[in-house]
Parts: sequence; C-alpha cells; structure tokens
Amino acid sequence: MKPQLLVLAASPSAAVMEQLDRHFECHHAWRQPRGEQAAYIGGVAAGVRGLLTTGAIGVGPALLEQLPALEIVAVNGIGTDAVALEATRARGIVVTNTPGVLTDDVADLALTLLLAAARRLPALDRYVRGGAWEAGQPLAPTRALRGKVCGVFGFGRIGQAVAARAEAFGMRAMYFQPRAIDGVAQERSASLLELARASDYLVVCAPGGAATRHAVNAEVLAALGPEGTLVNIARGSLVDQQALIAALRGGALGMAALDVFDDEPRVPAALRELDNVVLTPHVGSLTVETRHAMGQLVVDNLLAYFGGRPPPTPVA
Ligand code: 8YV
Repeated sequence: MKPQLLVLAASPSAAVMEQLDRHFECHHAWRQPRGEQAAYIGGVAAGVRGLLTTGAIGVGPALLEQLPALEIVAVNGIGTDAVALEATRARGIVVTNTPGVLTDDVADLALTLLLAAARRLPALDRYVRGGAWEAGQPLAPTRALRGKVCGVFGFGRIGQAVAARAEAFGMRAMYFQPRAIDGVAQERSASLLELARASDYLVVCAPGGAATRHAVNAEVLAALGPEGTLVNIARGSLVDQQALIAALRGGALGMAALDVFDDEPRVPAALRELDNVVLTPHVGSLTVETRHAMGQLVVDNLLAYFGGRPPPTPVA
C-alpha cells in the first residue's frame, strides 16, 4: 500500500508531480477551491503519513493535531519558520527542507531588486510607457553602485551568494549575524544597527521566526537613512512593516525593494501607493530549474524516509 501524502501546494514541475502520484496516494488539497480545503483535509486526515508543504505555508499546530498518523513534513522550500517545530519535535515527526538548490536564484532576485531600486527601473518603465520620454519631461540621474556598501543581514548560503554578486558590481559587502563566520573575506559588523549605519543597501537574508521578528525596526531603518535602500528576500516578519511604511513616507529611508511581506499575499495599500518601493510577489525561487530541483529534493526526502533510509536534507 502506498503511503498517504497530503499535498498542500503543487510543484510547477510535471516530473515532480508525476513521481508524487506514482509513489504515494496523494490527497491534493491545493486542487480544491480555497474555501473547501479545510473540509477536504478533514475528510482524508486520519490516514495521512506525509505532508508536503511550502516555506510560506508551513504547518501550524492546529493542522498537526488533525493528522494523528503524520510521520514526515517535507517542506518545499528552505524556511521552516512557518512549521510548528516544537510540536513536530514533541511527536517525533521528521521535517525536511530544500537547502542549497535555491541559493543562486534567491540571490539573483536580491540583486535584481537592488538594481531595480538603484536605477529606478519601475519609474523608468512608467516614464517610457506613459509618454513622458516623448513629451521631453526631465529625468534625474540615479546613483552608481560601484564603491557603495552592501550590508547583508544573515550570512548563510544565500547571504554569502548575495555578497559575491554585490562585489561583482563593484560594491563592498559587509555582514551581520549573531555568529561570526570563519574563513569569509567580508567584514562582520558588531550589530545590525552598525551594519545599517555603514550600508547604502541593506539586504535581509536571515531566517524568519521569533528570534528575528522585527529585527529591522524604525531605528535600523533610520540608520540606513534617507539615501539608503532596504531589500528583503527573506521573510516579511524580519521587518517592522508599519515602521517601514512610516520611514518611506517620511523620508527617513530612501527606498525599499521587497519580495516578502507580513501577511502574504496581502500587501498594505499604504505600501502599494508609494513610489519609492519595488514590489515582487515572493518569487525568489520561482524559476523552472530551481522549482524542479526543489521538488525533486522533496520527492527524494519522502522516498528515502518511507524506504527506511535517512532523508538527504533533514531539518536539525
Ligand atoms: C518559496 C521560500 O516561496 O524557500 C523558502 O523558504 O520562501 C520560497 O522558496 C516556497 O517555499 C515555495 O515552495
């Protein structure tokens, strides 16, 4: 008998979906209309041994309680801040994620956002489309990247990949995270506040969760300053969104380029109305290649676990 798998979100890779359906009895909750998913899950919950979720969706205590036979949570993503890890630990439920395979694409998006903010890409696009160019309206120059400081908050795989890319654009990369990293060339600031003070661009790459909630607060934003730019490709929870809106409105902060938000997919109108922001809908890992590699790692983790082998990428 195939193990029963509750699938909360689909992979865009057909090869991944085919393997899931081949090896597991899949309950595809994502195929149900939003309003009917809870009832659908209630109907299949008793036999579910594996749960496939995403970094953004995770799994909360209430759903875990509904799944008495659950043995493994396979996260199609790197972040586990939305997984109730205390509850999974207490029940001995294995949790896996997809580290490594998404590093380059997420770092690429960080630089895409940084460049879009630095060179005012959305405004330039509007300038051409709206006929302002043809009408001869004036256009102010933007600032060069070379020689500027790119502060990286959170210096794991993704943070280090962001630093390497920033350096390729002639920027100086620095970082802050509580634990110093041996063997890296970049200087570590004494605190996030110090890093923000030193930075022209502050790129948030740290994990979400209680320990980092609102780490980027009004004081950090003010330290980044009126010429500074905040880039966030990590989790909305790391930034105090209300303080960010106030800083962008009042000029305490120059610009923000954001892929992640507090309460996705809801983005406050106050943020959407601002001209000094660049917004993308949580797409750091959304490329054909990376989503396939992530999905394949999810399949490999599930097959290893149910085959009695250690999953390749367990969450410690
Ligand atoms: C995805 C992410 O949005 O890896 C993460 O933690 O947030 C993203 O890569 C998500 O997990 C999609 O599956």
